[in-house]
Amino acid sequence: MTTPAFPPGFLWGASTSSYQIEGALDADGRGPCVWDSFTAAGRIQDGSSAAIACDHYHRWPEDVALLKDAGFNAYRFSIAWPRVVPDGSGAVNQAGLDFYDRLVDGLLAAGIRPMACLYHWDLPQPLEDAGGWQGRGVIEPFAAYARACVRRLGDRVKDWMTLNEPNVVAIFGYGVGEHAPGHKLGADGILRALHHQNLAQGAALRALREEGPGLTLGTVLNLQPTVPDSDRPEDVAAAARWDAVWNRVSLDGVMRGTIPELLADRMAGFVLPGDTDLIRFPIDLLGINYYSRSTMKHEAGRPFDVGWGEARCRRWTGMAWPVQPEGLYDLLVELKRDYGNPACYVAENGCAYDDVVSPDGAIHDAERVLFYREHLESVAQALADGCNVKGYLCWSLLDNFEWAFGLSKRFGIVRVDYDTLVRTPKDSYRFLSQVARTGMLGG
Ligand code: PNW
Repeated sequence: MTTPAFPPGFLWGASTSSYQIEGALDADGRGPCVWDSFTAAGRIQDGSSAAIACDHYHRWPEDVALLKDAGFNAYRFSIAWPRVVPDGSGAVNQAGLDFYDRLVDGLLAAGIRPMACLYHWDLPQPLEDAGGWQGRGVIEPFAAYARACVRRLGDRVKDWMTLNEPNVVAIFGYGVGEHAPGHKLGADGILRALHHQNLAQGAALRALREEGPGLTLGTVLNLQPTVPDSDRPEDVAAAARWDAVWNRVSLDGVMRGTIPELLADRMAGFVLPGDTDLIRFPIDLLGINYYSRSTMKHEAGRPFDVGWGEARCRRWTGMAWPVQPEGLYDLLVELKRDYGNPACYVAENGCAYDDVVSPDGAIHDAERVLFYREHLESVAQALADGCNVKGYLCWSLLDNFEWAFGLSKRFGIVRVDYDTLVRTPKDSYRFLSQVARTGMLGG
């Protein structure tokens, strides 16, 4: 096959997040965040912490070189709110921004487009202490923080993403307590956290637009096409509820300024007049994190009476997540059909496996290579069918701190030895590098 599957100018690269790779949690005036507290409370399954993680804070030149050597032209990173505004609101710590200033200059010098995400889960602890995403107290501080970032970096960073996966924050952080800040507030807590993130995002997008009229603004949503576990009516209804919670509150909020019908009554108690006008915003670029579909069933006693069913899939990853590359195609086609074919990019897609290091030090991660190949085939097919996909960034550049799983789950295309901090590119790194260079998937 000689036809390029991917157009010239397509964005190729990797994503990371501040808390998962930086380490240096006490450096240069950084304040505490909810994941520091969650870790200190003993909530990380393997007992590890992000205190050092990949030491990216000090080793970033090496990581920029890895991106460059791969032939990537884009990189999504996140800015740590507690570095920039250590108390969450109030004084801006320019020393915290100095780090991103250096990183951005390094990326640009390497010919890599920096795509900055403002909130990848490191909520400043003082804001959580004041109610966190359960209330409105976070809205103005988030907009002020966004403004501080764009004032410092907006001359060089053209792509700004507000949130990363507000649904995962709401469900795991406030609903079931498996992520920081660890609350088990059930359905009501989930919907409040979703709504207040939507509002904070709306305020931040307006601040960013004011400061930088020509910037590319967007958000990053984890979208999972939702299917019922069986065709029993209660499972079909459960899947529809989950779709509303997982996908639609965020997606319909920003794209349409609407609240899903199925949830309107439950949200009426805290949605105020004018809220949906603030939440709706004409974004320029939608980031999509795709890992799998959701197969859901009726299960009494869980939030929204929804539980996970048995996914039908090709294989399973090391997270026991189903491998369902067709779901990515379905999702892109649905966005084209139902949401006006928005400019979008895959902002995360990847898998964890228990990588084996060969005697010669190489990592032949064939399962991960296959995962990427199959998902890229879905993206290529969606492009061929007219979907407005601008790029593909894998998750993740480096093995890193996988939240409640700690350092034990490895998502990187580059291995990190946590004793020596030595980085070793895996076969998957070479695979993605070749696709990025040629624009073709090869045989
Ligand atoms: C995303 N789920 O998290 C995050 O954006 C990354 O920080 C993370 O490392 C990556 O995906 C891999 O987990 C998710 O349970 C966490 O469906 C949980 C889920 C999905 C995404």
